[in-house]
Amino acid sequence: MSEENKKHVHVVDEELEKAKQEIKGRESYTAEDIEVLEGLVAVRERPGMYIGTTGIPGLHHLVWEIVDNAVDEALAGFCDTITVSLNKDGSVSVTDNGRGMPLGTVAKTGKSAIETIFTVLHAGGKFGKGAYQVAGGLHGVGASVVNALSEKVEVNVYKDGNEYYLSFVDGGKVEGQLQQIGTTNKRGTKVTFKPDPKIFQESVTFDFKTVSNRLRQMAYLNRGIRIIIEDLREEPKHEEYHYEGGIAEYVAHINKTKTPITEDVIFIEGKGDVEIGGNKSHILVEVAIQYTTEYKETIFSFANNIQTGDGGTHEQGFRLAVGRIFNNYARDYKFHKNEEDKFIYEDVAEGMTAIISIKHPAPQFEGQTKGKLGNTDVRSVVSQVVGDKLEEYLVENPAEAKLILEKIMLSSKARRAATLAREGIRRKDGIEFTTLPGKLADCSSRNPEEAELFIVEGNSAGGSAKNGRNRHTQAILPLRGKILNVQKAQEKRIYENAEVGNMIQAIGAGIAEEFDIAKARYHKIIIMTDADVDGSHIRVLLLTFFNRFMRQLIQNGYIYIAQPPLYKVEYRGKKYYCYNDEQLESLKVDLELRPGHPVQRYKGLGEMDAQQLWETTMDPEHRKLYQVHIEDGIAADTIFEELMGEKVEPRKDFINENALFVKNLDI
Ligand code: 2B7
Repeated sequence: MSEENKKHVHVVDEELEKAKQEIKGRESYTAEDIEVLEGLVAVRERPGMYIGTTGIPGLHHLVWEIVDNAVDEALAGFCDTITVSLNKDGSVSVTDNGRGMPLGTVAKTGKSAIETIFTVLHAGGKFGKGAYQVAGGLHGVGASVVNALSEKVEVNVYKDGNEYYLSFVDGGKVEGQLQQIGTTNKRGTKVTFKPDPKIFQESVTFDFKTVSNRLRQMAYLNRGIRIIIEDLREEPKHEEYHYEGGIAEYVAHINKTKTPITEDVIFIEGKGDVEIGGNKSHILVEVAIQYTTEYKETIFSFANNIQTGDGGTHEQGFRLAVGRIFNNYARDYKFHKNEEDKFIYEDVAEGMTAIISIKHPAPQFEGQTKGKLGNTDVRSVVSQVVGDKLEEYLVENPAEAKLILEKIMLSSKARRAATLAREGIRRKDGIEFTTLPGKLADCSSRNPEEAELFIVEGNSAGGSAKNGRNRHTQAILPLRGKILNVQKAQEKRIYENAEVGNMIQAIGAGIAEEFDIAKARYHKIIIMTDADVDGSHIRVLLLTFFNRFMRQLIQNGYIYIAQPPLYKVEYRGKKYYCYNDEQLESLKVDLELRPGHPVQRYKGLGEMDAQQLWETTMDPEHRKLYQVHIEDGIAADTIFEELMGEKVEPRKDFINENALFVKNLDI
């Protein structure tokens, strides 16, 4: 018996199963049939339990589930190409060139393996998945969940020279039997599904960029796999992702907008043993590191191809190891003169871009958003692997080691200076940051949940905002001119910047590692700038500041952007405000305005008096706010970098409207 078959003996032994079936007779399957149906009905009743939402993210989740199965087949070593097609009819096809799903009958269900995979909720585990399920939350129930939420699913299997076919309709009802429909010289599986609009009421239209970005990430995280995406709808598109260098290429990609200090990306790979329920298995570890001239740390971590935005044990193990190894190296190679010179982790972190990717047979995702890896066995495995291999790299590459160590030494010095500067501010202002800045017109409420801070561009608009506001809940902090570009600046200089200092004091929750969201004095911090290039520059500077030093404010949805109107139209004694060109055009139509009817275009907030500013931009009853989100850590990082980083070239493509950070919020 070949290795390949042996693994699946417990699942599909066709002869044996046939015999058992005949003995058992038909009745015993009706009960199981019901169970099966119930399973899929449960998914349709509570789709959120399985895919999170029935909005756009949930819709795309269907694609990830099917792609995950194909990636598993690739990780098992049987497939190297995966193609995803967004079809004209609104369906999606995923094709792999693996072994093809099994064709036999499953004992427990009495059905073909394919039907079982697509109709039994917990079929995943029984099919001898590859060692590492990539399906984060669903653990291999993906195919059946996709079926339950689709109006049509078609499965083609190419195996042993033949093509086989089975289809389902209306949330998983099988149509006919698995049958051979032709011959082929291909190998693999094709799954085509059309999401059910009764479930996905918001939209059933897949977004090319969303799918394409995730597939690119999958290709980076699983080196060697070729992933192709083709959009066959209105505007045909085609991308191919294939990275022999895997996450090392990913780091190089992230650092394109930065200035690396070594040419090398350090790539580390290793494994550790684990025992799960008495079975021996492995944790696979991959890490890629490259230092740049930046001041911040950029770490992205993944467990089983799922981004762990809140870190976890793999990040802990990584940090332990790099701190330890660089200190040892600095001691052994005489970079340190005495004990006080020792680096703390922050020194080692400055300017480091790293990706940590682990694969675990039973990953535990913890926390509210399941973004944190919890497996304790991972910490020591990552620490061991990274420690050994990083030490080896430094010893074998002394020139690179020297460049990196010099950078770390500099960070360490700057950190000591920053600590002194920070203590200086504290002494000056009394204890911690408790005094409020003089420029702040605070609100009277001390309840952060209702309190709002408007950060307003310019003193004159600040004046109107002060006069127009609701004094109970709305505080105003005017900003004079531009704030420091914090992406480029050294930490020490940031603390010395007056505008930044005012914001830190007004918000009252500290900064960086000492930031404590529970102390935030406002739960809405609203950036109010002019609708021109300067305004959007200030907005990006502020977002950059919050992203680097008070990221939790963004993560908790506390940061908003005010939307002042662009136009005012007066007609028959009434005032109408328009926030964009479309609104203006449709207003002209609605009011049947004559051509040439006067339209006031606001060039800045300063042109509005207090009453107008309140009515149009500040009054919670009528205003429109945009809530700021970081949709995708890596994309956001790259964009901040493009806008604010050291390189001038990317900044030329200045993005005026910050589309990626900002999601419409109707309040
Ligand atoms: C847990 C289930 C889903 N499966 C197999 C074998 C190959 C295989 C699959 C797949 C998505 C779209 C194209 C194993 C695993 C079932 O058991 S799923 N390939 N590809 C896939 O779903 N692609 C398999 C052992 C021997 N022969 C085949």
